[in-house]
Amino acid sequence: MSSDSIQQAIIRGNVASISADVNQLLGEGVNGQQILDEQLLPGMAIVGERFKHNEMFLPQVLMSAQAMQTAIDILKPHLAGNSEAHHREAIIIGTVKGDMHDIGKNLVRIMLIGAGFEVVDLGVNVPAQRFVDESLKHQAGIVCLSALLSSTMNNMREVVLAFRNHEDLKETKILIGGAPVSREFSQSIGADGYAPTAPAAVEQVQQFCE
Ligand code: B12
Repeated sequence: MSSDSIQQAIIRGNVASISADVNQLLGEGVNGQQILDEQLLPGMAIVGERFKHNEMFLPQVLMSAQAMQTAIDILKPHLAGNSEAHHREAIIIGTVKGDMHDIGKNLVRIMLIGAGFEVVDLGVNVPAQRFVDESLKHQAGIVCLSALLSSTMNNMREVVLAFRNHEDLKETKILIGGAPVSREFSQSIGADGYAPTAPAAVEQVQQFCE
């Protein structure tokens, strides 16, 4: 296997070959985080660029996303932490209404679990009211919101407002992330934090718990 074949499998959306390639590298002792950072994420960045420039189209991007998810599922036990620490704080995570992107959100979830947190994943296309209902149900102190579209990032504002206007949820910490959002945006909607990557999300959540 050539060193960039996992990256190529992401770009080509080759679900069949990627499992074998990832397992082979793990078997050779390559670190899971390294496979993610050096092969999977750069592969997906190239897919994003090609999609943007109409060199790849939606069905192909979907195949790439499936290959990525397959690889992440294999890497899951090898990613970040496997911490002995166990935090009591329940965390709710989801992709906001209108948005179906979940690869980044899933990575954040996996790394939070690896760091010892209990995470309730609400999936994609989650309306504000569902974040409220599930936070009450699980007595969650922290909510993580993901958005990948500039058209859906504004739905994060709606979620923040719903929490701030709720007597029992005013103090809930809200962390946001996803390619189009930024620290400035998080401040402008009244969220408590922003993190650009999954490991940074874990650090931010740990700070919330201090
Ligand atoms: C894969 C993909 C898809 C797949 C999604 C499959 C899936 N299961 O997720 C499919 C094919 C379904 C898809 C559909 C669409 N997509 Co799309 N997609 C992408 C692509 C290529 C990669 C996204 C990805 O997974 N990246 C890899 C992950 C690991 O990165 P990430 O999500 O950014 O996550 C990291 C951080 O952002 C952060 N993070 C993420 N979430 C959170 C949450 C918290 C709380 C924190 C702290 C951090 C955090 O941590 C993560 C890990 O480090 C991007 C290109 C890009 N550059 O992002 C376009 C992109 C996001 N898509 C785009 C578009 C336009 C669409 C469609 C509208 C296309 C269409 N015409 O239908 C639809 C929308 C469907 C919908 N309603 O949601 C545009 C968005 C443009 C914009 N700014 O609005 C992009 C940027 C492509 C482009 N350059 O034009 N897409």
